[in-house]
Amino acid sequence: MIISGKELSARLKAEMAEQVASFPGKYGRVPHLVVILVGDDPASVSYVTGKAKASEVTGIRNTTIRKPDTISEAELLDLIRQLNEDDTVDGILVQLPLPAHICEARVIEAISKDKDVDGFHPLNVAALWQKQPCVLPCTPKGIIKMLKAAGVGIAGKRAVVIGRSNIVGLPVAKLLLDENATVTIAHSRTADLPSITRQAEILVVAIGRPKFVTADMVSEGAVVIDVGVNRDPETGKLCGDVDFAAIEPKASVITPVPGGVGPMTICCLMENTIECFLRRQG
Ligand code: L34
Repeated sequence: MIISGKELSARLKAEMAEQVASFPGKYGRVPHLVVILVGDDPASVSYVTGKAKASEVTGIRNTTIRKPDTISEAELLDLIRQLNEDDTVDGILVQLPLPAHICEARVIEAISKDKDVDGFHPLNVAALWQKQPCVLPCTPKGIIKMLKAAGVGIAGKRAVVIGRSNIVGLPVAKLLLDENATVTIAHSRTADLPSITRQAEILVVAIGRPKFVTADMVSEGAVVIDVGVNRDPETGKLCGDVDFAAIEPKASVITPVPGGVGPMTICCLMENTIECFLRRQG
C-alpha cells in the first residue's frame, strides 16, 4: 500500500478550511502565519510557496517576507522581535537552512514560543521531551498522522529512525516512543546499518541522500516512511532517501516522494498555526 500524503493532506486541509471559515464570526479574524525566507535557494522557495498555497486553501492569512541572503543576524532578530510584538500575527516561521553567517539557534530562540509554529523553540522541545502540551514539529507530526491513517499499529513495534536531526530524527523518535514503539536511532556512524534496519517493522528515513536505503536493508512487510526530498543525480527528478521502485514490492506500506511526507509537513504547519491562534484567543 502506498500512503498518499497528498490525498491525506488535501482531506485534512478541507476540514481545516471549514473550521477557519467559522473564525471571523467567533473571533473577528482568521489565523495569520508569517513565513520568513532568507535568500533564494530553489528548494526553500518551493517549500515556502507550498506553505503560501496551503494557507490559501485553508483560509489562513499568509505573509511571506523575503530577505536577501546578505541580511545581518541583527536585522533578522529585529524583524522577529517586531513580529513577536505584533498582535495580528499568530505564527512565525523562519525557513531553514539559513546562510552560514546567521546562527540558527539564536534565531529560533528569538521567536516567541507561543508563535513557534515549527515547534523548534527550546521551550517547546523541552515540553515535547517531558510529555507536556506543546506545538509538535510538523514533519514528525505528519508522519504519525500518516501511520495512523494507514491503520499501522505502532505500540509494541520495532521502529528504526535513520537520522538524528533536531527537525526530524530526534522528535519523530520521541513521538514513536510516546506511541509505545521500541525505537532505535541510527545515523552516519552506526556500525552495520543494514543489520539494524532489517529489524525494523517501521522504518523512518531522514538522512537526505538519494536512494540511500536499498532493498537488502528492508525486511519483507516493513512499513517505510521516506522523509528525504532529493534530486536524483541520474534523472534530475525528485526522489527520496529510499529506492522506492526496489522496496515498494517488499514493503507493506510505503510513502512516495514527491507526494508523501512533504505535503503532510505543510498540512501540519496549517494545523499548528490554527492551534497557536486558538491558544492566543485564550
Ligand atoms: N523552519 N524550515 C522550517 N520549517 C520546516 O518545516 C522546514 N521544512 C524542511 C526544510 N526547512 C524547514 C520544510 O518545510 C523540509 N520542508 C519541506 C516542506 C515541504 C516539502 C518538502 C520539504 C514538500 O512539499 N515537498 C513536495 C515536493 C516539493 C517540490 O516540488 O519541491 C513533496 O511532494 O514531497
